[in-house]
Amino acid sequence: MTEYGIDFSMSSDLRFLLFLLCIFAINLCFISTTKDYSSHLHPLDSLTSSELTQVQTIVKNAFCSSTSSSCHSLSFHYVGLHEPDKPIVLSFLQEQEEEEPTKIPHRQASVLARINHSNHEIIIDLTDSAVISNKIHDGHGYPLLNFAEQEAANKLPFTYGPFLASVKKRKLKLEETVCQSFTVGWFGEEKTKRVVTVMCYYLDGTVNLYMRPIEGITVTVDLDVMKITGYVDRSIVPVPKAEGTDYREVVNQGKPPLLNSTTENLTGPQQNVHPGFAIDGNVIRWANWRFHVAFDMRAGLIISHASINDIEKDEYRSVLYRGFISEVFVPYMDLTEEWYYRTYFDSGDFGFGLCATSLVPVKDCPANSVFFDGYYIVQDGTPAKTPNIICVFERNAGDVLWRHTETAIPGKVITEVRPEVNLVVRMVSTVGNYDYIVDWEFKQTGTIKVNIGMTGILEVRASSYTHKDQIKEDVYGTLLAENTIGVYHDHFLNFHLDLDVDGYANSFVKSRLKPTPVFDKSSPRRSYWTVVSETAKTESDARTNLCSSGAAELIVVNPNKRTRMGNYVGYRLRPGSVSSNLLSDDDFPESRAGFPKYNVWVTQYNKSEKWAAGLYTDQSRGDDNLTKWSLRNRDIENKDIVLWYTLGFHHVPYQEDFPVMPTLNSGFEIKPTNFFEHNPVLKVKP
Ligand SMILES: *[C@@H]1O[C@H](CO)[C@@H](O)[C@H](O)[C@H]1NC(C)=O
Ligand SMILES: *[C@@H]1O[C@H](CO)[C@@H](O)[C@H](O)[C@H]1NC(C)=O
Ligand SMILES: *[C@@H]1O[C@H](CO)[C@@H](O)[C@H](O)[C@H]1NC(C)=O
Ligand SMILES: *[C@@H]1O[C@H](CO)[C@@H](O)[C@H](O)[C@H]1NC(C)=O
Ligand SMILES: *[C@@H]1O[C@H](CO)[C@@H](O)[C@H](O)[C@H]1NC(C)=O
Ligand SMILES: [Cu+2]
Repeated sequence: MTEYGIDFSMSSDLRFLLFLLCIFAINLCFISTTKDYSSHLHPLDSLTSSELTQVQTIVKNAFCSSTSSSCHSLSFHYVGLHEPDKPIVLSFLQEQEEEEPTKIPHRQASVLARINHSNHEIIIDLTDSAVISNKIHDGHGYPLLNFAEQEAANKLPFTYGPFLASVKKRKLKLEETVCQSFTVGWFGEEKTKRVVTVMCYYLDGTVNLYMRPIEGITVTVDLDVMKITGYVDRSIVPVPKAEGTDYREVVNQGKPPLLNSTTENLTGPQQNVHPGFAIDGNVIRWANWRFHVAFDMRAGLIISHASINDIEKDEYRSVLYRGFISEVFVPYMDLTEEWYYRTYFDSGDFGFGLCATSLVPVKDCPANSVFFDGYYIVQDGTPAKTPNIICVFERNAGDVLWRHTETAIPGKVITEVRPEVNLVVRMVSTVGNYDYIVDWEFKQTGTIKVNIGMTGILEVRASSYTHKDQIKEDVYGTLLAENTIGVYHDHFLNFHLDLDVDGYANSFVKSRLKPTPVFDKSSPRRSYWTVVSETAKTESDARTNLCSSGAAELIVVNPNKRTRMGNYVGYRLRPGSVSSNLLSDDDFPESRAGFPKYNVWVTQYNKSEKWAAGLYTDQSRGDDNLTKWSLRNRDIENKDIVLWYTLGFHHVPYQEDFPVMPTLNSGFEIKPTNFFEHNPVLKVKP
């Protein structure tokens, strides 16, 4: 009770009165739990556990009540917040800021469910407890897989005669075998069924199952009937040995040679013990920033309504309405029978949020972190919680925010240095073998830096090769250890960045650095470069390939707001690793993903255009994608626009990635660009 500041030295009468009041209040709460949404501080808050339960009840009553027995199968695949329209959110937040009494916009949920084996898109109004729309998707593709069906599929081989025979033939122990489900892609088949392939791995002396694939076997499972519908045992390939694959401390600790930490107590740069930020519901205020944090079972971490306080103007100015990972495309480059189809959409197939794991205090996030839990739904719609799914911490970057040493003034040396302190919001998504660390880092300069760290375990193919000299063919990868080939692949992470730079009406400007020759004798110089800016009028003008377009600054400006100097206020994208797409346009995975074709796209804002490779990615055919939206070629000048940026990694595995990968980092920044009148951190405390 003390944390609520209640003073226990009060008289017993008073205490009794309070006691009565408490009971009354509890009753009030109890009665109103299903209807009262006043506890929501923000219209973009993720659905709570009780809201998810309410969704389950409404859907069951509407489609599957036991009395009407109107459905023979119902499984949930996605439930998330159905955002209120942006103008409604913005005006609510505006009113809230002005402290006018406001009513939170209706809470609504968006549901993807399979009912009677068809894909339903259902929208529920939680405030009215009603189904407000129900659409059957009769196009291609299937929703994200849920855990229960994957677990059920993973068990099937263990009761399937031919698989048991294959295990026996390989002289492997069945009890040391584990299986995992993988999506199958689409390769021009006329008709598709909701199938996965189940691939099996071997433990027997390690927990690193991914390094011990039982190669040569393809088990196909139809998820709708939950039966094995295809089985091929094509060849026997040695299972790589267990030795050297285990990454656990218990196995590796104390076995020389040892690598000692460089300092005795390594905790990273000195951290502030008390968080220097305030949390109000899901809104975080730190230094000059204010933003909202949410969790979604598909996207994972979502940053909303990020605004920065301009101390000169004493007002919050909007930067980013919503930012999240829209899709993660991971195509492998191995043409063998068991591998060619491995072209995963880690977000749309498996749920980037669903796969997010509990963060380990002190190790995943420093000791001064504050954690948030995440809620999702399981197959029957029941809510489940992943504790500590997001952490927020202040970090002494160990870097210099700005500095200068002045030695030109006779008799004086002036040194001014400001250390950099940032705020990090982190989530880790473990999609099967891979672990993606997602950081949104806020800087006092107004920069938002997004960093992706990739670690975890490679997907490897077992092979008979034990030395590079034996290899005379294209093995589609690197020999990492005996019988172990780390297969070439890509990771393309597409970010949905709905920038609202000082308001929602924005334009996209490409400032090209133009090399210019000097032919006349006006200067001894023969060349220089200058900046040529072009405002994209339509969506097609905005598509940008950073590899081929040469040096350019990509800026989202507000054409209605200018600095005192007359420059348009803006934010620019500073891209990180730029990986061009190397697949041909007519290759199936490429035609399904689409978005890696350009590094940057800009579209007119449309609430329903969220997922860069479509709402349904499993076995999709690319008919709902960023390409299609962009082909509408809408006007994007002085409009509410969304910037889509793809962070790409071509991953050529190397021996250091075995048996667990050291983190590979890349990211990008969005940076104020004539947004402030001058350096916004001039007055930061030294
Ligand atoms: C599901 O199938 C059952 C029996 O085949 C049918 O009566 C019912 O209307 C169907 N329900 C839905 C929601 O499609
Ligand atoms: C690490 O520490 C141990 C125990 O103090 C020592 O024996 C070993 O040589 C050290 N290893 C290295 C690489 O310094
Ligand atoms: C390291 O941490 C331990 C336990 O927290 C503490 O007892 C010890 O004094 C620390 N050593 C140093 C050098 O800070
Ligand atoms: C995206 O959608 C369009 C229109 O449906 C389609 O023609 C195209 O093949 C799809 N994929 C790509 C990569 O553009
Ligand atoms: C918004 O996007 C959806 C899906 O692409 C489309 O069907 C709809 O027509 C769009 N609305 C507007 C106003 O462009
Ligand atoms: Cu990789």
